[in-house]
Amino acid sequence: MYKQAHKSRDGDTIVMGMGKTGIACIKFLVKNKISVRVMDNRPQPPGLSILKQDFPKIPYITGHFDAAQLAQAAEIIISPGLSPQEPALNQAKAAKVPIISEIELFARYVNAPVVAITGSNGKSTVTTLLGEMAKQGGWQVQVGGNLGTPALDLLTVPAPDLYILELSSFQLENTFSLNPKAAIILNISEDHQDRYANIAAYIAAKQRIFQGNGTIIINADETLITSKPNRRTLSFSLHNNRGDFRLSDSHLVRVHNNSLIPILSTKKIRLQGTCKHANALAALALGEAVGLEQTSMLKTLQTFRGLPHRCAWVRNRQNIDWYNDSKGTNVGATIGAIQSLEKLGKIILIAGGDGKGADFTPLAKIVAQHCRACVLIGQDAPLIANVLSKKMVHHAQSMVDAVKQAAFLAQPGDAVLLSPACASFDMFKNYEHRGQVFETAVGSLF
Ligand code: UMA
Repeated sequence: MYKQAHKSRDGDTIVMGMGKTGIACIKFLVKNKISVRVMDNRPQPPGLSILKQDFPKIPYITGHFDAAQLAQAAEIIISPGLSPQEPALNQAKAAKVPIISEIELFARYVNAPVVAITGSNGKSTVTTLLGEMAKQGGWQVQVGGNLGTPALDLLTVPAPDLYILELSSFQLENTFSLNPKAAIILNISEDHQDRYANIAAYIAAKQRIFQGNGTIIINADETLITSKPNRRTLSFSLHNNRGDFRLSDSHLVRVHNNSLIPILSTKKIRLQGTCKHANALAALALGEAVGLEQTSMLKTLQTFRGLPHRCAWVRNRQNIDWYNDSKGTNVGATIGAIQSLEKLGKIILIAGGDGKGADFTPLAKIVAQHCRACVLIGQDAPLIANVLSKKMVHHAQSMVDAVKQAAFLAQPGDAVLLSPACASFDMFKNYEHRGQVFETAVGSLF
């Protein structure tokens, strides 16, 4: 039986967007025998060939949205890449058509506890790490969401022991009935300011992850994130004077009744860098909140190497280390990547791309402190150049050119870091593509 939020309306359910999310929704709705149609304002959306092949009878529109049809819908499921402020939705809103996200649909049908993870940076790493910790402890888990596999595709029968979802602010908009057993906002730094009116609106979307009555995990170093009254709350911090989980004396520490109990030396953790330690603490807090055994979590921390394109070591050439952090798509991520390498030597930073309306000023100080030079690419290179010292800036026309210039600028003992602080879409298919082009170019240096 299709579960609608509001009393049944006539008409089809309309899915907006024919990307991964749209296709997952269509699959799910068809399986549940719900009459569905789909629209995408791109002339050739990525899911079109799958739609034609697997669902030839489903009516679709490409190249524009039909506002009149939307206003007749029983319910609208909007893909995360589309803003709920999309003007084509105005008529539907006036007609009080419910507008929901794919995650809302997931929440209505989910059949096992959920861990929900958001934040500006590190959410894919924490999601994957927690998944590995749970598997290590013998749990059946389904891991996905913004990470890549749409949540609806994870709904399996029989139910797993746990779902672990990475959720973006986009996916949390129009999500009303998710009730995670544990939820976390890892950190906040400015991102997606082309979509939100201001940082407060972005944070408000992220805070939606705390709906329901499960445990809330708070980053005690973030003043912008707040827990909710009367909720079980755990906290973590990179400082030794706060947080239930904290970093103290080069150890991950659990605090019980004011005593600090060291649980693992940071030397034993495969993930390196201070922001990676925050990820480890966050995963431990989430694991405790859902009942994972600490021994299996600690075992995983000693073997988990992190994800590709997230500050991943690529090669050493002439005593220069090359790192791929193509997933560094906002200023906070790039600052985190520089911080995690800062002890290793001077950095040649390759940055630039589609800045999504961000303010790059926070990069200025850390770049001045730790970088020897910056090689800038992409449409917003001039905006980044504006906040940096002129003598540090070099411009490149392509990734191959950037890699060649970085190789020329680097000195023995330096690290070259691709961490663009920008989205990739101006030059590449996605951040993975950008990272692959970088790694290939680095591999071709003789
Ligand atoms: N778009 C249109 N017209 C449409 C629909 C989409 O122009 O009708 C554009 C959007 O503006 C966007 C792109 O197409 O630029 C893709 O959007 P989508 O909603 O169709 O994307 P999906 O393929 O469904 O993938 C989405 C997430 N993408 C986004 O949120 C943009 C994927 O996260 C996620 O893995 C997938 O669902 C499964 O849950 C990617 C991402 O970039 C990795 N996320 C952002 C981030 O991490 O910063 C939020």
